[in-house]
Amino acid sequence: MENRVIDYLRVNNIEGFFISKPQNVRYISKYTSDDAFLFITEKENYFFTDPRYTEQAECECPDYKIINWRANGGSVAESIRLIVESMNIKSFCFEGDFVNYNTYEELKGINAEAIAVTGVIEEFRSVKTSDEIQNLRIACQIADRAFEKIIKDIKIGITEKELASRLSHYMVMEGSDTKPYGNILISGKRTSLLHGIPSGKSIEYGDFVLMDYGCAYKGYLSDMTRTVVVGKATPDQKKVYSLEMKMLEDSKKAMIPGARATDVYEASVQAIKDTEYFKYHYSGIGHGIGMFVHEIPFMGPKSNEVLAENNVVTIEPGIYIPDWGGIRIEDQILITRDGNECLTNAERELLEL
Ligand SMILES: [Mn+2]
Repeated sequence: MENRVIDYLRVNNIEGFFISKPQNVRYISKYTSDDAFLFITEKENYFFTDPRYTEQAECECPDYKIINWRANGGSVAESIRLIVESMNIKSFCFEGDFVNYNTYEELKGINAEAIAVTGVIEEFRSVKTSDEIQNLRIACQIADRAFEKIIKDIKIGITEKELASRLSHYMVMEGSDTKPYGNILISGKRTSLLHGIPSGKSIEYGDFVLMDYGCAYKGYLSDMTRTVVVGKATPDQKKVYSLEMKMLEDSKKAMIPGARATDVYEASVQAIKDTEYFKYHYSGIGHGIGMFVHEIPFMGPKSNEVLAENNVVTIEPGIYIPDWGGIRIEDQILITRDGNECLTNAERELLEL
């Protein structure tokens, strides 16, 4: 991956790339722990960390010069200054959407041109390699297995928080990485909250329970949503659910290489655009996913993105009716050469528990 960074530097006539966003550091260097920063140059790759992680870095990143930043200037930016001076570097870039103000002030003080760039590594990350696809596939399978377990626990009286906690536990027991990942599990009228936080509310008869969750496998994430009903679904619940299913199916049919995100959005609202439910949909209908849960390509009516083979994206149209409830079904999709493959396969038909 370092070669892609170096190609970028050559094309743009820049001599160094300071990478600090954790997912980008992991993507480029394959390092799997914390407190890590990279400085990539044509001659040498530098890896900065503190003494807690130097041993791991030496094992995982043999092609890097490992630097303990505490003993080299006392900050990562100071460590970079020492390298820039010794290599006589004239310009370097850094991630403008991530570096904090204090680090920026320090970078500016270095006697070289410091150029803010955004989205360079993210662009590389949007098309997945076969290893990445395999990790994403496994993350989705773990989430599918956890679904089988959690639906047995959904009973009147149990709270959203307890269910959310059990869901996370099941994913770890099924093979997920243990790093926490915020899962949504909400019920009743609260399901109209697009990103509601699990509360102490108890599950009641007739509630929708909306679970938007996922896990990480080797740092690669899954993201899926299922909405179930506790007890018998009402005719209204069934009606909105079937519209939602149609929206999901229509969207998936549109997800082929070369499709514009706006085409997928148009397909997603086909089933509701002439109904009273149109005003209750949310236009952000999907996003790329990899080491970060929301990454390019984003899909919605204003997106300029075009889907490409080996993008992995979620599709999550939804209908959210305030003071009534919301329904979202979300799947994680691999864009293939001639169509797509759904990586999440938990039951999607309306479950009445
Ligand atoms: Mn999502």
